[in-house]
Amino acid sequence: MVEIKNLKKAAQRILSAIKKNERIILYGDADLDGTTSVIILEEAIKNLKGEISAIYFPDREKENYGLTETGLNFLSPFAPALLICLDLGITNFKEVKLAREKGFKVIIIDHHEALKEIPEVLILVDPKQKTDKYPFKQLAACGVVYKLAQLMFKNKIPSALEQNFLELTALGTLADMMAEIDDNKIYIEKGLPLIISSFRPGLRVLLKLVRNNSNSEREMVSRIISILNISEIKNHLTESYLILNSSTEAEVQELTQEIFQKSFERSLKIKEIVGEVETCISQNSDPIIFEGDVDWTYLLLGAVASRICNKHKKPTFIFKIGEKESKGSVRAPKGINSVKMMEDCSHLLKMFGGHAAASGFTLANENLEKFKNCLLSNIEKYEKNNGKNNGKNNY
Ligand SMILES: [Mn+2]
Repeated sequence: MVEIKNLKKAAQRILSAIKKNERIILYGDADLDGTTSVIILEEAIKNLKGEISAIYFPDREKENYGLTETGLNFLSPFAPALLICLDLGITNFKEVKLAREKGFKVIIIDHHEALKEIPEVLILVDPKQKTDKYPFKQLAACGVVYKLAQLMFKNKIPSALEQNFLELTALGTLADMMAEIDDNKIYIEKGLPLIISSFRPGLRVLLKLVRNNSNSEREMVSRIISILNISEIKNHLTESYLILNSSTEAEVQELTQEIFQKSFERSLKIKEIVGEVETCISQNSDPIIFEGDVDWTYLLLGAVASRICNKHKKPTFIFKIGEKESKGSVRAPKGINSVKMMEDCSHLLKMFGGHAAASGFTLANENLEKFKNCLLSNIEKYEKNNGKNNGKNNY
């Protein structure tokens, strides 16, 4: 059977690091897919008697998405070490080079779109890289990490641990809105009841909070995901990591209440920004939506772009204008690949990447107008391709 390219190699390399007491660092994206990926691999390594030297999640609001210079500077004292990037890295060319210069051996485990070039790392796992023959391309990063854990345990994960992993894999797969087919369907079917009966104190506290207003298991889990998926960073860890990893209910009571409240405020704020965008575009018939503001909170813009795109069915670019740079979230309707659209204009961008339907970008403010024009001048090509896509889900 065809396996995901380099997955076995990654499993063997991590096992050898454990054996040789090499320092291991886990570096994950701050959303729920990245967080669950980190926890699965952390628990796998610890159960195989390995140690983790550091865990780091970049702050999307203050740093950037992906591997960041700030993150690498923070982790420098741990070098030389094996740096395992989870749910990010496939478009971090410069940062990967910096990591190597600092003495890290880099493994990337990602599921985002690969560009024409891929970064030079020790081992690169991404079902979407061109040379990968694995037929199923829609795994979340945590789904890839689950398969990695299976290989690390030679396909014999102790059953309690396997249940842990499945519960987390279901959470991350649902949070990333991956197509519910193939392996994803199995993870979700097996994982949902495990989440509901979870031993994790953090999940138990959350379940109590959402139980009253939710009818089905699925609804409860969706609410938990909406609370955990955008979490802030505390001491380089995501709040969702702290909640999912806590060892007593008392320990997370306060934090859980706090993020529950914040998720409510967030939904109000998202509505407000959606309203502002709607006003801006009401007189505009451009084939794309391209709006930014200095006052918007970057972390909320993914949710804003999703709603706008769902309603207007146009590629949607929503960004926060910072002092010198702007950072944005992109959503594209089915059949249009937002990463490819940006790749055509990549000379104007500092950073970009993600999935066909959901991605992000960073650029200097002086390039905003040029970027918009570049996207507009290429849009026909993407609209023409639309439809040839045989209805494939593109997350
Ligand atoms: Mn992901």
